[in-house]
Amino acid sequence: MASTQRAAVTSDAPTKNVALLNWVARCAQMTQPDRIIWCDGSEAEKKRLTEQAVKEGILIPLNQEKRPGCYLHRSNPNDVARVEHLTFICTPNKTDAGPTNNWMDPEQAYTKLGLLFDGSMKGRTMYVVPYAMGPLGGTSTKIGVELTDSIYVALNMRIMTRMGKPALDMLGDSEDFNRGLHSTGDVNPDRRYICHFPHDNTIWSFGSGYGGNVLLGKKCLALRIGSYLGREEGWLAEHMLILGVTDPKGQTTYVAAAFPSACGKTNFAMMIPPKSYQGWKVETVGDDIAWMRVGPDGRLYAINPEAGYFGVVPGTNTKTNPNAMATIAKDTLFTNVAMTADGDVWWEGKDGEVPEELIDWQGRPWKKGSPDKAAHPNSRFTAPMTNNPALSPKANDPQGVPISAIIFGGRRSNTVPLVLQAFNWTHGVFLGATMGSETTAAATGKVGVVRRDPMAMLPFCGYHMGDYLQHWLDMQKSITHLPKIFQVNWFRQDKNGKYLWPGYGENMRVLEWIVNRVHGRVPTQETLLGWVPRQGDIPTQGLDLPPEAISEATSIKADEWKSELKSQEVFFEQLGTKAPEALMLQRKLLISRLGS
Ligand code: GTP
Ligand code: SPV
Ligand code: MN
Repeated sequence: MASTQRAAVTSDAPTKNVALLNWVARCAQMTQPDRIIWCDGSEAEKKRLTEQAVKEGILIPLNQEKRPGCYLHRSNPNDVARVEHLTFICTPNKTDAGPTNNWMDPEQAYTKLGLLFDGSMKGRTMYVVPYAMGPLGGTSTKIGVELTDSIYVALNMRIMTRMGKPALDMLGDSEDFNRGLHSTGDVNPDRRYICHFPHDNTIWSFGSGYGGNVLLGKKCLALRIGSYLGREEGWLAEHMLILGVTDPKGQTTYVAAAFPSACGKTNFAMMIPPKSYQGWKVETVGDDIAWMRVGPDGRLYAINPEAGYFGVVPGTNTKTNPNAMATIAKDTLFTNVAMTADGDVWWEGKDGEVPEELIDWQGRPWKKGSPDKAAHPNSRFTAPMTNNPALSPKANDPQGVPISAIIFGGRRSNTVPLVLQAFNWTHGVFLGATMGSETTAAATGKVGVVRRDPMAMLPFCGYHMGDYLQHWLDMQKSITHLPKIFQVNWFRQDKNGKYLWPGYGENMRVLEWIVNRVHGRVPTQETLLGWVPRQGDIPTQGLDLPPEAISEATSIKADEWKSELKSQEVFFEQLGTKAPEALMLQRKLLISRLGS
């Protein structure tokens, strides 16, 4: 059996890469698939795989007149989000994973998951999915190969990455590729593990069929392994959108922004400026991940390693995000949304009337007024970035774009003001390090609880969080033109739980201030927390806001900051001796400024 498997792997393989062939053969020997299919990324293959997925009931065709090329996938109801408690960093030393990651000994992890993978693909097909993270041929670009028994994963990877022959060609006979192994198993949460082996450039994911757990190029490679490599090699892998904002004079400023999961990256990256911003334009380079390195001119350059968007569906409509609506009009895979009687998709927060009847995300009949959500709160779309009307012409540039501003933003119903600018890089790193955010449906667990989420990387940092923050501090030595750092909060609420700031396209008003600050066009006002816009510097004309909303959204309240400092202390204590000295000093300065 083993030898015929091996023969099958080698004879059909579109590569002569010995390291790759041997690894595929070893994994096939362990998982014992009936068939092995090497994905080439072609249109013909997409058609074939889609037809097969429909035949197996994994994809449901949507109304092809209304949504050409679109399909619906329903995942197992126990498998609808990332599972942070089942995600492990498997470094030889436990301390290298740090206090904010789950750790498993690599030997133990290989053994434990090996038993699960043993024969797990019997009766199934193994898809060999070669892919590139980053523009083809770029020096920052990394190659991965994912072996998966999920046709859904193969089809999603085709949208999310540069997948197939071009990636294999770029790899050539090199041994330098990420080795990703995924099996859906029996989708049992008791047998679900997402294990990362940074020292082996390897990822093993078992027992899930959901996005971030199984599209291994994304969170697993581009962030967890990526951040580990970034520290070794002197660059940054971040949970950040990248956008270019062009002013009426034609000057484009590139901005990267880290907001935690389901806290507004896709929306900000695709924003359409309001009518009063005639002549301004926002273009998307990336909506979730940024890889940033210092360029020959000493500036920080960012690429988006992805080729598609795996975006949050609920709340998306023609008012909040018209570009996303256009993006998902065709060639999109929907996961866990509701379906209308005429075979279109529906979700909470979509335009128009709520339909009287729907099929909910679990395939059950649903009636208007039902207390249950029709679409899962973490339902997602997978769409190619080329569908985005606002795609930046630089999205495929292997050099990336020079970043002038970095923004950190959490979801905070109180405490954190609308916008402020850090005094300098170290203070900016402190603002990023002390980010807190209310949890969302993007990960399993309770929603709406504040947790520390440094740089929006808590679930994605592949090594010790203290070392990660030190790496950020160290980066300033090699960047000669440091980006300015800002903090924002779109989510502050009034007493009745209503958002004080209108958000979405109106965030342009804050972005304009940030751009003006970057180019030194506007003076600012110093506060205890950082520099803030002077009164009137964030224009509010045309906004339907109660007069006190802006002052409330921008207010700094001593009692709220007292508990905030306490919560930050708990986080830093967790880092022990690895809490960077420079950040401890920032903390002391803040405490003395606040006088608490
Ligand atoms: P991940 O893909 O999970 O990393 O999320 P993301 O950061 O890209 O979040 P996304 O832009 O998809 O937004 C998540 C949710 O926040 C959606 O339901 C949006 O409608 C909502 N949202 C986004 N921007 C704003 C905003 O400016 N104000 C308010 N109130 N809600 C927003
Ligand atoms: C996130 O949770 O930050 C996402 C979605 O972008 S997932 O790819 O599922 O992690
Ligand atoms: Mn994300």
